[in-house]
Amino acid sequence: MGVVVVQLGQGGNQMGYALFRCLASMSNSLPDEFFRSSPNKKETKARAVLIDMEPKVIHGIIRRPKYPSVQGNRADWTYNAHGLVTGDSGSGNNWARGYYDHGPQSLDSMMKAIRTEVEHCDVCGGFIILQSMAGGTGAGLGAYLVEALKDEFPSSFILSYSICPYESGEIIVQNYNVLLTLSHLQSFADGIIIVQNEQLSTICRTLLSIQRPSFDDLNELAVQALGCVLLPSHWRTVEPNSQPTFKAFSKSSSESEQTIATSGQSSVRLLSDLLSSLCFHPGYKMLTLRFTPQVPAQSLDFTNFTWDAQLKYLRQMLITGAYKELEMDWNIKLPTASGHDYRQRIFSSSAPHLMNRSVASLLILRGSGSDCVGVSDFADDRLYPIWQVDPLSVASCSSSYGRYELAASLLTNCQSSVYPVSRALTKGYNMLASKAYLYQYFEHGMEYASFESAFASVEDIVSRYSSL
Ligand SMILES: Nc1nc2c(ncn2[C@@H]2O[C@H](COP(=O)(O)OP(=O)(O)OP(=O)(O)O)[C@@H](O)[C@H]2O)c(=O)[nH]1
Ligand SMILES: [Mg+2]
Repeated sequence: MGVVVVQLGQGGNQMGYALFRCLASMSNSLPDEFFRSSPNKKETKARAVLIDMEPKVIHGIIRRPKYPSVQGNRADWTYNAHGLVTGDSGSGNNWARGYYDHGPQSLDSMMKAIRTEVEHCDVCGGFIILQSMAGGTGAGLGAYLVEALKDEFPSSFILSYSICPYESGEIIVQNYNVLLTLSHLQSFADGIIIVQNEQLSTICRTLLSIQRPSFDDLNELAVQALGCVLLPSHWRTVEPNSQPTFKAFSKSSSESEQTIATSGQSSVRLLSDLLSSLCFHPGYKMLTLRFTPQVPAQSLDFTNFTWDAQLKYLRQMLITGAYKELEMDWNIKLPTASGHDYRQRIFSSSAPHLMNRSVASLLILRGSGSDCVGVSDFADDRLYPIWQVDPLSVASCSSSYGRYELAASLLTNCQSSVYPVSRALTKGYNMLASKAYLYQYFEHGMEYASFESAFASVEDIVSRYSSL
């Protein structure tokens, strides 16, 4: 089973490079899902396609060291030279240029590189798309490519990992680009992990003691959480001592049935298991990723971590929608009343940010004891809508996660994923009302109606989540 990673634009390529380094360093061997032997068996290649319309970033990445800089596994890997797709110049933060010009012009070369990678998988488990939503290439060309991928591989899962820009506004038209991208992802991707530069930067500064975090710092932090989800793990039950009741989606494959029969544990199949457990409803595809522990690398060897403490942090993050351990509001508690009374609206003006409701959660635990630690608190039905009967999936792996003796990622389909989107929508509508910068988009063939329909589709997403 292989998963093809498509790195798009500057942010997507730099994040992808960090992801492969993380996957290579955090486990004892290079995982087959993301690495393959080259045809001459002499090298190991990342299952990746690198796309950017300006060549500089990609040329920089392929020259950077591939083994991890941290101690541990130095297993070498490279990118496949035939998996690079570049043009003469970028899209200048113009979504329409990426979508309407570069998209059709580069489609053949992008699909050729992707088909080659798919052919190298015995079974293709789907695609992970890495992109920034604020620029022109990752966002506009990325939206075009996701549509084309869904068209050519309709039964393959597509998970997008999409970077939200700093909200202070590095790029004047970033809100347009975010909204246009998201409306396309909502239609053609199966799950959308939103990662916010603002949050990554705050964690780097306040918890990791990095005063002026670089993109490399942000990316390293972000992929730690993603790698924890993507490396091999197996399903476990919510209550460690209860009878295994494996999920229906795992039971369907003969491979999984065999694993259950022989060992009582079924491996998590990327990406189908992840997405079927979290994004089973087409109206809810927005995912947030949280990770613990959050400590500077230099403190790892001197800190004692316990499952109880780490899971307590993670659960409070789930309840409050917070993303970091520091300054978390411990006063927010699950209400005790039953029925609809306790369903306080996180979006309501009278009771803002009271509770973060989720559609479903996936908890991945790595480290000794991860098979038997109790996690039923994460399945509390007060965290989920009334119609959700099986809200929590849990996977574990008893090996440590790189230098982390224990680590946990929580991937949640929850309301907090749409906070930044909701803010971008307000700002985007304000700009649209004054028709600001629209001529840049019209020059590349985009029409006003496309803005209106994209904004309306994002408005639908926000309103669905707000009424959970
Ligand atoms: N986390 C993170 N964000 C990045 C990185 N590089 C750029 N960004 C963010 O991405 C946005 C800009 O998008 P880019 O990825 O540079 O744009 P692009 O896709 O290359 O598109 P064009 O340059 O317009 O062709 C800004 O919000 C940046 O903060 C990175 O390595 N990591
Ligand atoms: Mg660029």
